[in-house]
Amino acid sequence: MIGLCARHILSVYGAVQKISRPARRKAQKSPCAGLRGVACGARLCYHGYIASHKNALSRPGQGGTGPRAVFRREKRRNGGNDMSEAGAQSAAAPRKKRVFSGIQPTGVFTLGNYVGAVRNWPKLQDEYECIYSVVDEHAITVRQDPAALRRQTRETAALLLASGISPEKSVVFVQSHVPAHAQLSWVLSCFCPFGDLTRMHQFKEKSAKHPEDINGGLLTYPILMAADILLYQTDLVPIGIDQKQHLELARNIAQRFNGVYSPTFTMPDGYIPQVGAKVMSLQEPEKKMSKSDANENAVVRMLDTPDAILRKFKRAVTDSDGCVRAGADKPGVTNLMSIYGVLTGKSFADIEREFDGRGYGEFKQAVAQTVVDALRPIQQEYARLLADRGYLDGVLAEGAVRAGAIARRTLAKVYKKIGFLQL
Ligand code: ATP
Ligand code: LTN
Repeated sequence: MIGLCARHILSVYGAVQKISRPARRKAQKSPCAGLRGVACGARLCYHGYIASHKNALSRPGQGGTGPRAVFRREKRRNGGNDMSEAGAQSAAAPRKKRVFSGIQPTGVFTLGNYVGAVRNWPKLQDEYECIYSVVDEHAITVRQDPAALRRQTRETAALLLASGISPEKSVVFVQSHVPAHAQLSWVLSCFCPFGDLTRMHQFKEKSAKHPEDINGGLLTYPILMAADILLYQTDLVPIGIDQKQHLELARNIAQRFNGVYSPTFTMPDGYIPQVGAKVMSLQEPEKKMSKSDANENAVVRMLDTPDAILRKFKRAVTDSDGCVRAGADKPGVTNLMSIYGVLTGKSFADIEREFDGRGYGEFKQAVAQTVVDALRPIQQEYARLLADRGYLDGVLAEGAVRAGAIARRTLAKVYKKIGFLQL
């Protein structure tokens, strides 16, 4: 485990985001304050800030694996050039299969994001090497207020950790902290036919929703997503079903590149849940529940109060049939049944039996209460994490180092294959 202080890692790796003053103060008060690092004068932190505040995970002078050694090696390899090959693990060591997924910091994430994607992320941590990113570069395809974007980036990261992602098992980082994403994205854009991009459902939906700003990023969004996935030689991508088309595009790009050169990218598979892969709006159940929906009654957010959750489910659009049954003709009720089913582990048949002869009022109350109970521990952990900004920023800084090391290795391979001059 690398134990560098957030601020220094970011300065070494050229990331633009500064750590807030309170976080800096906290870091400076840490037991490591005063130790001077190499060359750039950055202070090194030996107190294991990232994994735990108390435990010194490694100490100077412990051969080649301590933070000082990692710091020196990374810096030497980096040499001011993002193209250096830095291995997070030895090339010879057999590696676990790798998982990558991302979420945009476009607001407090929804029950849809949780049920369709994030809920599955911690479950994969033991079996796979998991890398999870807050994809802020994707978020700016729609205009964002800078202060809100910064705040939401931290909040999204905190919510991921609160949902059960452990920074000791998984890599958690912010996309813009690893420049290789944007770099690979440019290369991959030259391997993606224009027509493939204009066919994407999300592009069509978002350009209809924001006719005043149909920018190039909205069109090339899936190429950046392909870069995210392919940079890490990802085997498995846990996503909601709305992202399936984007994943297919990433596979096509990988196949094209591998075909033109030689095998370079691992072919990623999707991990899409059978139930809950598309949680629908509570107000327009034929539409996906979306973080950026302007109608708050349509969306249950992870940080909603129990009262708000109860109220939103009470107002959820159903039908006049009055019977708790799943079916294409009953999108509102089927949606509520999916949410309830995912969170309780009950099948549709179980749920139909449970609410046989009972009205929608009782059913909605049960769904709402289940959601409140599922979110409570996450909300409590979130509040705790957000209050410890130094820790949170440390996790993200270490995540950027670990992700960057893997990403640079793939990018170096790609640059070499396409014939970019290497000095
Ligand atoms: P935005 O509204 O800003 O476009 P979003 O709500 O679509 O955002 P993303 O950050 O783009 O959320 O998605 C993160 C993950 O959540 C993706 O894997 C996506 O497939 C999944 N997801 C998003 N919405 C839903 C939903 N309603 N049901 C199931 N999964 C979803
Ligand atoms: N485009 C995704 C978010 C995302 C993503 C990724 C998901 C960006 N990069 C890589 C999986 C893998 C979305 O949900 N809108």
